[in-house]
Amino acid sequence: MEREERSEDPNLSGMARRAAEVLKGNDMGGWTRAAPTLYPHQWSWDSGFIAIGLAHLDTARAARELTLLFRRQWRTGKVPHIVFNPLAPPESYFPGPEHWISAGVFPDAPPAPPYTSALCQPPIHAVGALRIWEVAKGRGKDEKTALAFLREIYPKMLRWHRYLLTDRDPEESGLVTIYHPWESGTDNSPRWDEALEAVEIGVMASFRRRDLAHVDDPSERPTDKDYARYIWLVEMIKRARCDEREIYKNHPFRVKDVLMSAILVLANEALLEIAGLVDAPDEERERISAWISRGRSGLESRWDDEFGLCLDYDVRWRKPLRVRTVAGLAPLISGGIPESRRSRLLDTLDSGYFGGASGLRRLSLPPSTSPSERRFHSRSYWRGPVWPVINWLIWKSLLREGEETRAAEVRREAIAQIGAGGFAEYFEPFTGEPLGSDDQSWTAAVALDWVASLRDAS
Ligand code: 9WN
Repeated sequence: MEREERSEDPNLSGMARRAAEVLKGNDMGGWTRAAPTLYPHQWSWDSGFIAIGLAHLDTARAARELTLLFRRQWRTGKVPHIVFNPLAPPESYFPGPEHWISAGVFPDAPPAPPYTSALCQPPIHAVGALRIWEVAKGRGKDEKTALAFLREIYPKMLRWHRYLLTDRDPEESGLVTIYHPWESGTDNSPRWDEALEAVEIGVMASFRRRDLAHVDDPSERPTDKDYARYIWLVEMIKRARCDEREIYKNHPFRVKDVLMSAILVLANEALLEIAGLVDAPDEERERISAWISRGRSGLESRWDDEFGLCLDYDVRWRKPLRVRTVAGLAPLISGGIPESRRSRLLDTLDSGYFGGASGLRRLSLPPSTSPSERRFHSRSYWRGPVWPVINWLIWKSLLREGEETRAAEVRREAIAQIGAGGFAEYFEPFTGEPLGSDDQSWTAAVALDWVASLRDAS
């Protein structure tokens, strides 16, 4: 499919209008599919970002995005990584509901349909919920709608975070354990290669991938070998009936994910603010504050001074996963770091490993994996391409750290990238070529937030 090259100097109102059209086009009636064909269901962290975009268009609709997702929350507090669209044809996505058959197999899943997957994804939701409030504040009816929404969603978000801090971290390290690369949201990142290669695939039914039909070039997606391991891990979770204790003990892929843990700290900060707005009991606010501190110390314990980054940790094989990826910037996202740590992280960001790597199209937008890595691949998903949602997280973090000039530069380049390439899922870091899906919902959502922030500033 040919993609038209758009202007370098985007017209902001035009971009906002077009972004709103993308979200509308992907609106399935109260929830938003992640992309028109490649991802026909509701994805968890996508919805968190989508709510941020929708907040600028329609308060009630933005709130509904998260309300519907949280309706599928599990008894454990887990928010599933996918809520399957009952109307999507079975051949549209693999592994779909018929593969997961969650309600039939998993005692903790909510009644179905809609069915859900048994995994989860980074907990950006409270950040989305707070953004809905921030945008609606001072706007009469919208403010009321937002406050009513916060009251309803707050206890659910508290349970969600508690799940991540207990079932996914029984040793109270402050770091979330993931059981599948899909849980990280950065599926085929080389962060997971070593841990994934150690997974031995047993006997399972054959399967047919559906994702390759939606991209021009198969190298933009994970390899067949990766995919077989992904499906084997799903199989193992199904065989354990998603029993948290059993999985925590025996699952062949158990990794402390620093990016997910940092997003949880960011989300806990948002939740603490929400707790104040809904007059939550002091005891709950104290608990959330303690979670924030625990998360920050956990990240500190995974700091690698040689890399100037935070590293994921393989719980099964008890070793850090030494790969330079954007996930290593986790302490910038979790915040609360001393000046020395902040400047070291910014140096890493500017170094030849990221922004200073030769030939990059846009220096402020870091490739998902450092081009210095042996397994870097400029077109393959999380192995190199630039992702707008990661740019959004970096922009937000820089702002919080008082790095206004840098933050503005990230926003300027991120907007220019979308202006030139459209609302693509991800971008080639040396050429800026749009890759993956077109009209990706969360790309449109973060673009809306950037445009709104520019308007607010002027
Ligand atoms: C598996 C929907 C999701 C994102 C993830 C991204 C990709 C799915 C896939 O798409 O993952 O969950 O099939 O590749 O890696 O971050 O949430 O946009």
